[in-house]
Amino acid sequence: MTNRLLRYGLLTVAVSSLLVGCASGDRSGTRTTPNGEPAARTIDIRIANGTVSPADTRTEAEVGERIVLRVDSDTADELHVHSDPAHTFPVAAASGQEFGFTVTVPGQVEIELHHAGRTVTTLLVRQ
Ligand SMILES: [Cu+2]
Repeated sequence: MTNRLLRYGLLTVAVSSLLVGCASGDRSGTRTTPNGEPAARTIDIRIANGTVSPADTRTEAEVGERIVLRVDSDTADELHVHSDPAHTFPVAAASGQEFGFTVTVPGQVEIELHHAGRTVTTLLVRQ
């Protein structure tokens, strides 16, 4: 009986850590909408008082995946996506700006802010 309780306890711990693992993995992984369709991978970018965040991070992506850059900024800048083909997006001093594109070629894709001179993140695009 004690053994059984112990086992149940261990199982509960195992299951809940599994759930935590899934939830944290889901934040950076491919997301789906409630009806199962693939959702865009959204990268939140904040530019405030000359500081860009995130900066110099790595973001995993898959070929064919839609990427949405959601930008809050207090200054005008220019987002440059070094994909093939490349994309340039004008950033205004405003919040909630969204710029979308689809990565079609595997490899590394830098996302830069040209006026700030910062690399926000590098997409690691897998086949
Ligand atoms: Cu560039």
